[in-house]
Amino acid sequence: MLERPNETELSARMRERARAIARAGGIDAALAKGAVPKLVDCTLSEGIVLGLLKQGVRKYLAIFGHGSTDLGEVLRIYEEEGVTRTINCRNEVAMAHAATALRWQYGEIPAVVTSIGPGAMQAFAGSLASASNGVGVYHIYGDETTFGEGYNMQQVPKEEQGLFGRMTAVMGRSYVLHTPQALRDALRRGALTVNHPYRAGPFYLLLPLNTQPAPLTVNLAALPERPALPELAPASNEAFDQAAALIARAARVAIKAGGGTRGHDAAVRRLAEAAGAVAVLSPGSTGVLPDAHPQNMHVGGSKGSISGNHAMAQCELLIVIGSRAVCQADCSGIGYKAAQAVININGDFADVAHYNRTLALPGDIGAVCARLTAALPASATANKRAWLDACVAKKNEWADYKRARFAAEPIRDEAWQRPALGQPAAIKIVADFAKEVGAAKFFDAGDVQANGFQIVEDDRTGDTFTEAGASYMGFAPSALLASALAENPRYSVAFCGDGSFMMNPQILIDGVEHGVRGMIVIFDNRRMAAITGLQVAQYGRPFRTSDGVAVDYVRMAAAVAGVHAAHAGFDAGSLRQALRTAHAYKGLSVVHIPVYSGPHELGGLGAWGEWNVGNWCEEVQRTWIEQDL
Ligand SMILES: Cc1ncc(C[n+]2csc(CCOP(=O)(O)OP(=O)(O)O)c2C)c(N)n1
Ligand SMILES: [Mg+2]
Repeated sequence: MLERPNETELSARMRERARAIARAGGIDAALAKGAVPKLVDCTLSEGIVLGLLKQGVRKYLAIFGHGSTDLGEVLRIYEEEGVTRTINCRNEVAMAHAATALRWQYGEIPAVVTSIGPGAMQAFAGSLASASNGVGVYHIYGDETTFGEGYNMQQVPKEEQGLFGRMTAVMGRSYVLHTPQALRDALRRGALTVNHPYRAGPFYLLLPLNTQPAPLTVNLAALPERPALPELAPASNEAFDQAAALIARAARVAIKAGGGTRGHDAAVRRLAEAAGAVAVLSPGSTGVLPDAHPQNMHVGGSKGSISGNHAMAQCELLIVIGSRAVCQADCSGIGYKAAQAVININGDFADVAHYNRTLALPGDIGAVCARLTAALPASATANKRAWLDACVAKKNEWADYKRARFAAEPIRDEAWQRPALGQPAAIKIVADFAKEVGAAKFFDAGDVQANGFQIVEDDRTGDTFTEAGASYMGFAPSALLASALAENPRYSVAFCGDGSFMMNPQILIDGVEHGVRGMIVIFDNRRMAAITGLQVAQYGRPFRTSDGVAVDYVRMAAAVAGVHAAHAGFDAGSLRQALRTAHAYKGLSVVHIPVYSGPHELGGLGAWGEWNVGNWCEEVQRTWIEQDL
């Protein structure tokens, strides 16, 4: 090993700075008081920690390796002085999910730290969830040395430079810190990426092994702050007046509230009421209108609902808000069969112009909705009574349809060789319980997710987190770890399929180690049922989407000291009891609930839209070509 003779002196100076920052109550206060000098001589690794502090990043999720030991040493000292917090994890995909959840659920910006190569590639894979859902997080990966003295272990084995930087730049935005002094530029770009008002996403800092310990002089005052951008809306009233006239004229108006409407509940509700429009929700926007609001038609799209898809198909004027027209949301482009015109509200020009015949209202959803609402005449709702009544009738139909499934007795199941609750009935019980105890809900992929967004009855956004952007199996249990880092943690319940849970069971250990209070409910149908369902619907036969291995999840979870694990039995009563006991436990609980899977009509909630996949493509695509939007 090479000796660094002045290591202790370096560490001592680092510790002094960290202590001064902690005492002052933050880096800005420390600077203002002169507790730390403006110009600091440090290493790039420390410069990154200081720079991220300026942007409010104090929490790190890490799996260290030879590609990140230098940064790790800085984080050790800064943590000892009470400035930053680092939690160690067991799987980089899970860690990336937890970071996404910390920003998404709590608004806190974390940084993920990995080694070079495999660890980085796993975190990179996990970052698809933050990219897909527009969640800003920092990812810091070790990278190959800039001297090019030979291959570095775990680099991409090619005679080319900057490959990790190129890969990550495809997913989000990325910066290879080839030169320590480039830190300022890198962090300025990072600040905008992770705080982008409508297209936030992951920002990757690639840290070459040899530049991490390299010295530089950092100007703390010049390190980029978190950008503060005002809300934007069209400047003139003309577009609003045109939009208001379109709305007033149309007899059947529907709002499609995409994931971007999260947090804009009041603005969307006021617009819907003033416009006499019904609102069709996306998986990620449940609650933007209260569940029982007569103009809330529930979710619409490829999976959808009776009422949501009815409103989509029948509206003559569509108001799209904060939606990027994902196949699941707009039925692969053919969901709005009767729409003659579109009003689109979105900050992103590409999204706002997605459909033809569009009156674009680009800008912040809250600001634009408020202006449009103000432009509407009181008479705008006058011609819409028949439409609203018809939609309410469809909503009632959907409610009856769901009720029959919620009330269904356990159904005889082949894998369990006995009757088990249908997944809709079981999810409803757990969702109701979560509401009762004020818990947030996280939904994993598969039927659990699809049934979940068809079932939840939220009255505001922020009670359900369904990772519908990437539908990444393993997201929900991993997301619980965010509560271990959050300033104000909220009890959360992860709804997981058996397939999804086994993608990332690491939470059992990480959750105990870092003190998560929360619950994982495993809806075990002994298969990857969402895909079985698609196979059967498309080709009539299942193929390799199940196996014959029974897993006792209670014993598996209980093998980890500190986890409370319980079997939920096979009926509603025993499930409710298991949930209550699990919730009372002051730590991480796992509830294993066997559920029915199969063709019984009360065992699922159906699909109400179209989807451009498998052997449906030909028909969907023909319809898409023929439609004008
Ligand atoms: C990491 C990952 N791999 C594969 C998929 C494709 N996929 C989507 S749902 C699903 C099955 C989910 O099974 P399970 O979690 O048991 O839920 P179920 O559908 O049985 O309720 C698969 C394989 C995915 N979304 N994510
Ligand atoms: Mg399953």
